Amino acid sequence: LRIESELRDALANNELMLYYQPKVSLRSGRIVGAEALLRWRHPVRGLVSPGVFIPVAEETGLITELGNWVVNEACRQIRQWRDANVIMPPVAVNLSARQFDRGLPQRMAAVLERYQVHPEQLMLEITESLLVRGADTVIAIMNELVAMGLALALDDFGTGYSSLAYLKKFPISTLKIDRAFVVGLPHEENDCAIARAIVTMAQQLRQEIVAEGVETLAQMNFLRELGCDQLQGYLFSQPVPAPDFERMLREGK
Ligand code: G
Ligand code: G
Ligand code: MN
Ligand code: NA
Repeated sequence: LRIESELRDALANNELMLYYQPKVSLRSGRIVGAEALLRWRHPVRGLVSPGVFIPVAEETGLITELGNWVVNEACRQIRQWRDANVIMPPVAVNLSARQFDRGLPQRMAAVLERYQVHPEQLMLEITESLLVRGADTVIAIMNELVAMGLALALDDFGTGYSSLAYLKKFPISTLKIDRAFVVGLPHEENDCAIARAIVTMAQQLRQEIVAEGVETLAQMNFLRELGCDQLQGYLFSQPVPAPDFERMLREGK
């Protein structure tokens, strides 16, 4: 496969980058977090979306190397920000289910150690598909990560089938409402009902709730009424390169 070998080259040739998108507190209006999102600057194809190459990386097993690169790069950047006296909120990285093996806590510990980054500075975003797979092993690994001080967020929530009872088994501190349900707010009755149910459930479980894909003031106001904690989306900013994110923070947005 063409894209597979190109992806190997991308890792070797420094063609990968992390962009950062702010998470904004509904209460204070301040940036209280960031999500790191992978970007591939292909010399010929231009900017290639992770939606295209992550699935290929997952199929071929390259996701392990790619995932290691992402964690390493995020920690390197966090350390650089700290050295420059930039006060950074926690940075979340996305993990594929395939990265979630017995060796993950040790790999995370090694990178945190390398850059002397506090685990509270990093968050891990996982998806529901992980919860379905061999729950006991997954819970054990999650507990190890949490014991190390790494918080876990459940991404794309609502697109899988996790129920309240099921979710309770996992040490997850944050739920992210998928943008599929945010897009129809506040006009689509079904989306409103789903968003309301997710927020109510998260509150029962004492989890933080982040809405993704927020693009309008009307969506923001609806989510505020529901009691959502944080918002992420184009209303505030697209994912941007590190220097732009730093500027946003310095401007105290
Ligand atoms: O940033 P964008 O909307 O193009 O991302 C598309 C998809 O790729 C999203 O589902 C996002 O979670 C995923 N993605 C982005 N960066 C990473 C990453 O570093 N690792 C993994 N596993 N997925 C990522
Ligand atoms: O699956 P995950 O939630 O990690 O995917 C995040 C993706 O959503 C990123 O690729 C990002 O570019 C995209 N995204 C972030 N905010 C918005 C938004 O407000 N609208 C849309 N359409 N996409 C967004
Ligand atoms: Mn995510
Ligand atoms: Na999502």
